[in-house]
Amino acid sequence: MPYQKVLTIQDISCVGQCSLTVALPIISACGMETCVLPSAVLSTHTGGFTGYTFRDLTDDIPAIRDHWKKEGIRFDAVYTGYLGSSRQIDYVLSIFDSVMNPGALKIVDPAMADNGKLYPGFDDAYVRAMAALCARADILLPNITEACMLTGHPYQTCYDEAYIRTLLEKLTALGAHTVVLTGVGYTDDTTGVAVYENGKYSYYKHTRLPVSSHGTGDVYASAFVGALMNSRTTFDSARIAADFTVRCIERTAGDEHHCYGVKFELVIPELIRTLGL
Ligand code: PXL
Repeated sequence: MPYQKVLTIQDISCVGQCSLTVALPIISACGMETCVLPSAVLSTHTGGFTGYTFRDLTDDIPAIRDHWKKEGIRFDAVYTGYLGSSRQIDYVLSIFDSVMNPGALKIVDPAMADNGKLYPGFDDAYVRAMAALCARADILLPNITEACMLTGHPYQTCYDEAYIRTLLEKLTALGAHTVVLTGVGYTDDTTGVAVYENGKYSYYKHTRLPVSSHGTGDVYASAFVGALMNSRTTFDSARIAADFTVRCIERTAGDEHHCYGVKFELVIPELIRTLGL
Protein backbone atom coordinates (compact mmCIF):
# COMPACT_ATOMS: atom_id res chain seq x y z
CA MET A 1 0.00 0.00 0.00
CA PRO A 2 1.48 3.41 -0.90
CA TYR A 3 2.20 5.87 1.87
CA GLN A 4 -0.89 8.08 2.04
CA LYS A 5 -1.92 11.32 3.71
CA VAL A 6 -4.88 11.06 6.06
CA LEU A 7 -6.50 14.12 7.61
CA THR A 8 -8.36 13.62 10.87
CA ILE A 9 -10.62 16.32 12.26
CA GLN A 10 -11.66 16.04 15.89
CA ASP A 11 -10.90 17.58 19.27
CA ILE A 12 -7.84 17.39 21.44
CA SER A 13 -8.95 16.20 24.86
CA CYS A 14 -5.63 16.81 26.60
CA VAL A 15 -6.30 13.96 29.03
CA GLY A 16 -8.76 11.14 28.44
CA GLN A 17 -7.50 8.84 25.67
CA CYS A 18 -10.04 9.80 23.04
CA SER A 19 -10.26 11.71 19.76
CA LEU A 20 -6.91 13.07 18.45
CA THR A 21 -4.73 11.55 21.18
CA VAL A 22 -6.03 8.18 19.96
CA ALA A 23 -6.37 8.75 16.20
CA LEU A 24 -2.91 10.27 15.66
CA PRO A 25 -0.87 7.42 17.19
CA ILE A 26 -3.04 4.61 15.82
CA ILE A 27 -3.27 5.80 12.22
CA SER A 28 0.42 6.77 12.20
CA ALA A 29 1.33 3.31 13.52
CA CYS A 30 -0.65 1.87 10.62
CA GLY A 31 1.87 3.51 8.32
CA MET A 32 0.02 6.62 7.16
CA GLU A 33 1.05 10.26 7.29
CA THR A 34 -1.54 11.56 9.74
CA CYS A 35 -2.41 15.25 9.58
CA VAL A 36 -4.68 16.83 12.17
CA LEU A 37 -7.21 19.61 12.34
CA PRO A 38 -8.19 20.12 16.00
CA SER A 39 -11.85 21.07 16.32
CA ALA A 40 -11.55 22.17 19.94
CA VAL A 41 -9.17 21.85 22.87
CA LEU A 42 -10.55 20.49 26.14
CA SER A 43 -8.68 19.80 29.36
CA THR A 44 -10.36 16.37 29.44
CA HIS A 45 -13.20 14.71 27.54
CA THR A 46 -16.74 15.40 28.69
CA GLY A 47 -17.65 11.91 29.90
CA GLY A 48 -17.34 11.51 33.64
CA PHE A 49 -15.22 14.62 34.27
CA THR A 50 -16.69 17.89 35.53
CA GLY A 51 -15.38 21.44 35.15
CA TYR A 52 -13.39 20.74 31.98
CA THR A 53 -12.20 23.65 29.83
CA PHE A 54 -13.45 23.95 26.23
CA ARG A 55 -11.88 26.14 23.56
CA ASP A 56 -13.81 26.03 20.32
CA LEU A 57 -11.43 26.35 17.35
CA THR A 58 -14.16 26.91 14.73
CA ASP A 59 -12.89 30.39 13.87
CA ASP A 60 -9.39 29.09 13.09
CA ILE A 61 -10.56 26.56 10.51
CA PRO A 62 -11.11 28.78 7.41
CA ALA A 63 -7.57 30.23 7.61
CA ILE A 64 -6.06 26.75 8.07
CA ARG A 65 -8.08 25.46 5.10
CA ASP A 66 -7.08 28.43 2.94
CA HIS A 67 -3.40 28.03 3.79
CA TRP A 68 -3.53 24.33 2.78
CA LYS A 69 -5.25 25.33 -0.46
CA LYS A 70 -2.58 27.92 -1.20
CA GLU A 71 0.22 25.44 -0.48
CA GLY A 72 -1.42 22.82 -2.73
CA ILE A 73 -1.75 20.38 0.18
CA ARG A 74 -4.18 17.56 -0.64
CA PHE A 75 -5.32 14.54 1.40
CA ASP A 76 -6.04 10.95 0.32
CA ALA A 77 -8.62 10.41 3.05
CA VAL A 78 -10.40 12.36 5.75
CA TYR A 79 -11.76 10.94 8.99
CA THR A 80 -13.92 13.19 11.17
CA GLY A 81 -14.90 12.60 14.80
CA TYR A 82 -16.06 14.88 17.61
CA LEU A 83 -16.58 18.39 16.21
CA GLY A 84 -16.83 21.61 18.19
CA SER A 85 -20.01 23.29 16.87
CA SER A 86 -22.74 23.19 14.20
CA ARG A 87 -21.02 26.05 12.39
CA GLN A 88 -17.84 24.03 12.27
CA ILE A 89 -19.62 21.30 10.35
CA ASP A 90 -20.11 23.72 7.42
CA TYR A 91 -16.38 24.38 7.39
CA VAL A 92 -15.70 20.64 7.40
CA LEU A 93 -17.93 20.33 4.33
CA SER A 94 -15.85 23.04 2.64
CA ILE A 95 -12.71 21.04 3.49
CA PHE A 96 -14.28 18.02 1.75
CA ASP A 97 -14.68 20.24 -1.32
CA SER A 98 -11.33 22.00 -1.39
CA VAL A 99 -8.34 19.98 -0.14
CA MET A 100 -9.08 16.35 -1.00
CA ASN A 101 -7.44 14.41 -3.82
CA PRO A 102 -9.86 13.03 -6.44
CA GLY A 103 -11.38 9.80 -5.12
CA ALA A 104 -10.31 10.55 -1.52
CA LEU A 105 -12.27 8.56 1.06
CA LYS A 106 -14.49 10.46 3.48
CA ILE A 107 -15.08 8.60 6.72
CA VAL A 108 -17.43 10.18 9.27
CA ASP A 109 -17.84 9.05 12.86
CA PRO A 110 -20.76 11.21 14.08
CA ALA A 111 -19.30 11.15 17.59
CA MET A 112 -22.08 12.95 19.48
CA ALA A 113 -24.05 10.48 21.61
CA ASP A 114 -24.12 7.13 23.39
CA ASN A 115 -26.48 5.07 25.55
CA GLY A 116 -29.53 6.95 24.25
CA LYS A 117 -28.17 10.42 25.14
CA LEU A 118 -26.35 13.28 23.40
CA TYR A 119 -22.95 14.22 24.85
CA PRO A 120 -23.00 17.43 26.96
CA GLY A 121 -23.15 20.62 24.88
CA PHE A 122 -24.85 19.18 21.79
CA ASP A 123 -28.44 19.91 20.72
CA ASP A 124 -30.93 19.14 17.94
CA ALA A 125 -29.36 21.72 15.62
CA TYR A 126 -26.03 19.90 15.98
CA VAL A 127 -27.71 16.58 15.12
CA ARG A 128 -29.22 18.14 11.98
CA ALA A 129 -25.85 19.59 10.93
CA MET A 130 -24.20 16.21 11.55
CA ALA A 131 -26.82 14.52 9.36
CA ALA A 132 -25.80 16.90 6.54
CA LEU A 133 -22.16 15.88 7.01
CA CYS A 134 -23.10 12.18 7.05
CA ALA A 135 -24.89 12.70 3.73
CA ARG A 136 -21.51 13.57 2.17
CA ALA A 137 -19.59 10.64 3.70
CA ASP A 138 -18.45 7.50 1.89
CA ILE A 139 -18.39 5.50 5.11
CA LEU A 140 -20.35 6.19 8.28
CA LEU A 141 -19.30 4.79 11.66
CA PRO A 142 -22.15 5.46 14.12
CA ASN A 143 -23.24 3.62 17.25
CA ILE A 144 -26.94 2.76 17.65
CA THR A 145 -27.76 5.93 19.60
CA GLU A 146 -26.20 8.13 16.92
CA ALA A 147 -27.88 6.12 14.16
CA CYS A 148 -31.29 6.68 15.76
CA MET A 149 -30.71 10.40 16.26
CA LEU A 150 -29.53 10.85 12.68
CA THR A 151 -32.51 9.03 11.19
CA GLY A 152 -35.28 9.87 13.68
CA HIS A 153 -35.72 6.14 14.34
CA PRO A 154 -36.85 5.20 17.90
CA TYR A 155 -33.94 4.17 20.15
CA GLN A 156 -34.25 0.66 21.65
CA THR A 157 -31.91 -1.31 23.87
CA CYS A 158 -33.60 -4.60 22.89
CA TYR A 159 -33.81 -5.25 19.19
CA ASP A 160 -33.55 -7.88 16.49
CA GLU A 161 -31.87 -8.05 13.09
CA ALA A 162 -34.91 -6.50 11.37
CA TYR A 163 -34.57 -3.37 13.56
CA ILE A 164 -30.84 -3.10 12.74
CA ARG A 165 -31.45 -3.61 9.01
CA THR A 166 -34.05 -0.82 9.03
CA LEU A 167 -31.60 1.46 10.77
CA LEU A 168 -28.90 0.64 8.21
CA GLU A 169 -31.26 1.31 5.31
CA LYS A 170 -32.29 4.66 6.80
CA LEU A 171 -28.64 5.60 7.33
CA THR A 172 -27.69 4.83 3.74
CA ALA A 173 -30.75 6.83 2.62
CA LEU A 174 -28.98 9.86 4.17
CA GLY A 175 -26.35 9.50 1.42
CA ALA A 176 -23.40 7.32 2.53
CA HIS A 177 -23.04 4.06 0.58
CA THR A 178 -21.38 2.15 3.44
CA VAL A 179 -22.30 2.01 7.12
CA VAL A 180 -20.43 0.26 9.91
CA LEU A 181 -22.76 0.22 12.91
CA THR A 182 -20.97 -0.50 16.18
CA GLY A 183 -22.24 -1.98 19.45
CA VAL A 184 -24.80 -4.31 17.86
CA GLY A 185 -25.44 -7.29 20.15
CA TYR A 186 -28.16 -9.88 19.59
CA THR A 187 -27.40 -11.83 22.79
CA ASP A 188 -26.54 -10.73 26.35
CA ASP A 189 -22.89 -11.78 26.31
CA THR A 190 -21.94 -10.75 22.77
CA THR A 191 -21.71 -7.57 20.82
CA GLY A 192 -20.52 -6.82 17.32
CA VAL A 193 -20.57 -4.67 14.23
CA ALA A 194 -23.13 -4.66 11.43
CA VAL A 195 -21.68 -3.74 8.04
CA TYR A 196 -23.95 -2.54 5.26
CA GLU A 197 -22.32 -2.01 1.91
CA ASN A 198 -24.08 -1.57 -1.42
CA GLY A 199 -27.26 -3.01 0.10
CA LYS A 200 -25.53 -6.13 1.50
CA TYR A 201 -25.72 -6.84 5.25
CA SER A 202 -22.98 -8.67 7.14
CA TYR A 203 -22.28 -9.03 10.82
CA TYR A 204 -19.17 -9.67 12.93
CA LYS A 205 -19.89 -10.92 16.43
CA HIS A 206 -17.39 -10.69 19.28
CA THR A 207 -17.19 -10.99 23.06
CA ARG A 208 -18.91 -8.34 25.13
CA LEU A 209 -16.76 -7.46 28.14
CA PRO A 210 -18.67 -6.51 31.29
CA VAL A 211 -17.15 -3.00 31.46
CA SER A 212 -18.08 0.13 29.60
CA SER A 213 -15.05 2.16 28.62
CA HIS A 214 -14.81 5.69 27.36
CA GLY A 215 -13.11 6.49 24.05
CA THR A 216 -13.55 3.02 22.61
CA GLY A 217 -15.55 4.45 19.68
CA ASP A 218 -12.50 6.53 18.74
CA VAL A 219 -10.13 3.59 19.21
CA TYR A 220 -12.43 1.55 16.98
CA ALA A 221 -12.75 4.20 14.25
CA SER A 222 -8.99 4.89 14.19
CA ALA A 223 -8.07 1.21 13.83
CA PHE A 224 -10.77 0.88 11.16
CA VAL A 225 -9.26 3.77 9.18
CA GLY A 226 -5.76 2.32 9.64
CA ALA A 227 -6.83 -1.08 8.31
CA LEU A 228 -8.86 0.37 5.44
CA MET A 229 -5.93 2.54 4.31
CA ASN A 230 -3.90 -0.69 4.22
CA SER A 231 -6.23 -1.98 1.48
CA ARG A 232 -8.36 -4.19 3.73
CA THR A 233 -12.02 -4.57 2.78
CA THR A 234 -14.67 -2.75 4.80
CA PHE A 235 -15.70 -5.98 6.54
CA ASP A 236 -12.10 -6.97 7.29
CA SER A 237 -11.34 -3.49 8.62
CA ALA A 238 -14.48 -3.64 10.78
CA ARG A 239 -13.37 -7.05 12.16
CA ILE A 240 -9.74 -6.00 12.77
CA ALA A 241 -10.89 -2.82 14.56
CA ALA A 242 -13.36 -4.80 16.71
CA ASP A 243 -10.72 -7.34 17.78
CA PHE A 244 -8.28 -4.50 18.52
CA THR A 245 -10.84 -2.65 20.65
CA VAL A 246 -11.71 -5.78 22.64
CA ARG A 247 -7.99 -6.35 23.35
CA CYS A 248 -7.63 -2.70 24.47
CA ILE A 249 -10.52 -3.14 26.92
CA GLU A 250 -9.04 -6.42 28.16
CA ARG A 251 -5.63 -4.80 28.77
CA THR A 252 -7.32 -2.04 30.82
CA ALA A 253 -9.80 -4.14 32.81
CA GLY A 254 -9.02 -4.55 36.49
CA ASP A 255 -7.28 -1.17 36.90
CA GLU A 256 -9.87 0.84 38.81
CA HIS A 257 -7.67 3.96 38.62
CA HIS A 258 -7.96 3.94 34.83
CA CYS A 259 -11.64 4.38 34.15
CA TYR A 260 -11.54 7.33 31.71
CA GLY A 261 -10.13 5.52 28.67
CA VAL A 262 -8.43 2.35 27.44
CA LYS A 263 -4.72 1.52 27.36
CA PHE A 264 -4.69 1.21 23.57
CA GLU A 265 -0.94 1.96 23.37
CA LEU A 266 -0.17 -1.50 24.79
CA VAL A 267 -2.03 -3.19 21.93
CA ILE A 268 -0.65 -1.19 18.97
CA PRO A 269 2.08 -3.82 18.33
CA GLU A 270 -0.64 -6.47 17.90
CA LEU A 271 -2.51 -4.26 15.43
CA ILE A 272 0.64 -3.71 13.39
CA ARG A 273 1.32 -7.46 13.30
CA THR A 274 -2.27 -8.15 12.22
CA LEU A 275 -1.78 -5.72 9.33
CA GLY A 276 1.52 -7.38 8.44
CA LEU A 277 3.48 -4.12 8.83
O1 PXL B 1 -14.99 9.77 22.46
C1 PXL B 1 -15.84 10.72 21.97
C2 PXL B 1 -15.50 12.05 22.55
C3 PXL B 1 -14.57 12.84 21.93
N1 PXL B 1 -14.25 14.06 22.40
C4 PXL B 1 -14.84 14.55 23.50
C5 PXL B 1 -15.78 13.80 24.19
C6 PXL B 1 -16.14 12.53 23.69
C7 PXL B 1 -17.14 11.75 24.38
O2 PXL B 1 -17.64 12.09 25.42
O3 PXL B 1 -16.33 14.29 25.28
C8 PXL B 1 -14.47 15.91 23.99
